[in-house]
Amino acid sequence: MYRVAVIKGDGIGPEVVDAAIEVVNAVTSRVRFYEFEGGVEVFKRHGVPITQDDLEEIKKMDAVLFGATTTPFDLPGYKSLIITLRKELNLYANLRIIPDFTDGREIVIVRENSEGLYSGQGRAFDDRAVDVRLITREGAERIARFAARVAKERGSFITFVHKANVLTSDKFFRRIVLEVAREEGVEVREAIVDSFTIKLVRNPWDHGVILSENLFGDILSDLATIHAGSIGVVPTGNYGDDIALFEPIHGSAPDIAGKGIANPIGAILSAAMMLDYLGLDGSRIWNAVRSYVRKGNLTPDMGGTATTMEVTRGIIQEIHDLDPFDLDELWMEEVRLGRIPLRME
Ligand code: 48Y
Repeated sequence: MYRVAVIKGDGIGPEVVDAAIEVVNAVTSRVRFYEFEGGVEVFKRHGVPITQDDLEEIKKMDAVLFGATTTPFDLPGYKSLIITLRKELNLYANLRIIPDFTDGREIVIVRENSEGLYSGQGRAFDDRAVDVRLITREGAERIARFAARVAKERGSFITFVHKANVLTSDKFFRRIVLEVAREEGVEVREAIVDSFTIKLVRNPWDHGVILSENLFGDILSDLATIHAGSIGVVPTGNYGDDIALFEPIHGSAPDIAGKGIANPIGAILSAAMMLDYLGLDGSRIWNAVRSYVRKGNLTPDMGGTATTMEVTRGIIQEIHDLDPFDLDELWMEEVRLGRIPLRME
């Protein structure tokens, strides 16, 4: 039995996570969910976005499923819950898969998830403020290895997107990426981040595995979601050496929270990535989602009129229609650990 920590968050977080849990339960009975609280409400009571006790419990789990939280700009002392979790759980690699449901193509982005401009070493003074764009050898090496592994599993190459023509930190990062890729036998192409944005708009599918620093990766991955039809369908895996956390790329969308119209697909596909990570098979969920999106009524962000629940039920129906097999019969203990959770066709 796998133990998964669930942090639903706020806004539409709880709605989409509930949908993802329903879908997981439709394909396997091997996952048990344990709910934890985090975010602004916890901060108001404890002064931290998640308590140390909860963090210790979560570290003992096999994976985390996360919804979304609102991070206010102006709450003194508050630090983003998701960024805290990435740091505390040492989730250094962020993998985002942006699907084109019509023809199966994907944009794959590996975002360095622990340093760069998110190093957490910023300081404000009376007359200035500074953020530190930290790239360490260790951090650069491990993310380059992760990207190489993803590229190999997909029979692909890396496009390293940087600003090494200007930034010292990216010059350093670039040297290490090229070194690691050579060792790993993976081809690296390069692009300068500003002009790459145009390529990502015009011709997004031909870049293999896109690898970039934390903030660049944040921006590029949001931009890339336009090719999926909605930011609401894009999943994310955050991986460390001991545990991984899965979350939709979208935020808490307070404007539509509680209306029952949030797109659950990003959370559902995040759960599919999680099943792959656990050694269970996420591909049944991917296939069901693909098939549903082609013919089913979608939520308003994708031009439809469906509710979160209708889409979720529709996907579960597809799971049963497409493949009456019981996943559990196909399950093998050996495949469980150490595998990077790419989805299988
Ligand atoms: O996961 C993301 O891409 C989000 O934009 C977060 C980020 O900056 O990495 C947002 C963090 C937050 O608002 O709590």
